[in-house]
Amino acid sequence: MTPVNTVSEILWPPKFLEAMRSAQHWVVFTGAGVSAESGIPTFRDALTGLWSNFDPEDLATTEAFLRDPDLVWGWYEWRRAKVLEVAPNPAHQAIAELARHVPRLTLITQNVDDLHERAGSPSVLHLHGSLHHPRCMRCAKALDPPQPLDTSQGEQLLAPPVCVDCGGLIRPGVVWFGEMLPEQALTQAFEAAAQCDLLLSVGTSGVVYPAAQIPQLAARSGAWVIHINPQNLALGSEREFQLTGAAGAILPLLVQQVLAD
Ligand code: BV8
Ligand code: ZN
Repeated sequence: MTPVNTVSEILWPPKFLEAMRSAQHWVVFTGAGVSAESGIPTFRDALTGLWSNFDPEDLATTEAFLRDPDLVWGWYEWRRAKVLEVAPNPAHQAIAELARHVPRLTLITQNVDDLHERAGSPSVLHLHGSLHHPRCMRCAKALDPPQPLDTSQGEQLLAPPVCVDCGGLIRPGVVWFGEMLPEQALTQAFEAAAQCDLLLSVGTSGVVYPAAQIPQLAARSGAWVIHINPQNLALGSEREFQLTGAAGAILPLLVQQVLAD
C-alpha cells in the first residue's frame, strides 16, 4: 500500500484546492474500497472458504443462484453477517461530514453494504442494490432480512427462504451481472454526474458498467474529478487528479482542507 501522505504533505495543486472550496454541487462515487478499512473484502479480493474457487463475477449472477441456491444465498448471508459485525470507517464518516458542510452533495455507491447509512449519510443512491433488502424472485415481495448467520461457526451452505405469499425463492436484493440497474437511481446518478462541479471517486476499480460511466460523464461535463485509491488509475483529463492511498486516511485530510477557512 502506498504510504499515505499527511495533510501537510498532500501537495494540493492550487486549482484543485480552489475547485473543492468553491464547488456548489459535489458527487461522491464509491466502490468496495471505501469499505475495505472496515474489514470488508473488496469485490475483487479473492474469495475464501466455500467460495474460494469461484470468481465473484460468476457467483453474482441469476444463473449461479438458480444452479446452486444454497451456495449463493449462503455467500450473500455470509457477507451480510460480516457487514453487520463491522462499523463504518473514517472514510464513510468523512463523506457524511462533508455532506453536512458543502452546499449540495449526491452520494452514489456501487456497494451493497449499509455502511454509508450507518455513518450518517442521509441519502445514498445504491446502483447495485443492497444486501439488506432480500425479495421474492417471483413476486418481488420484500422480506425482512432473516436472523444473520453466526460467522464464528464458519462458512456454510444455506437454503434461501421461501416466499410466504407465492412460494417463490427469496433472493438477495442486489443487482446481478446481466441485470438492469434500478432505473430511478441510475437516472438520478447520471443527472448528478452531468451537473456537478466536482466528483470524488473513492475506492473503485472502474470496471463495472454502466456505473463506471459516472466519473467519465462528470469529467466530460466539465467537472473536476478526484480519484482516491491505492491503485494508480489512468487519468483521462487534466481536470482529473489522483490521491494515492487509503480512503480512510485521505478523506479526513481532504475534508479538513475543504473546511479550513
Ligand atoms: C448491465 C452486486 C444491462 C452483486 C455488482 C456481458 C453480458 C451482460 C453484461 C455485460 C457483459 N459484458 C459486460 C457487461 C456489463 C456488466 C459489466 O460491467 N461487467 C464487467 C465485469 C465487465 N455489467 C452488468 O452486467 C450490469 N448490468 O449491464 O445490464 C445489460 C443487461 C443484459 C445484457 C447486457 C447488458 C450489472 C452490474 C452490477 C453487478 N453487480 N454488485 C454483489 O455485490 O455480489 S458489481 C460489483 O462490482 C460490486 O457491486 C462492486 O461494487 C462493483 C464494482 O467493483 P468495485 O466497487 O470497483 O470493487 P473492486 O473490488 O473491483 O475494486 C476495489 C477498488 O478499491 C480497487 O481499485 C482497490 O485498489 C481499491 N481499494 C482497496 N482498498 C482501498 C481502496 N481504495 C481506497 N481505500 C482503500 N482502503
Ligand atoms: Zn413471492
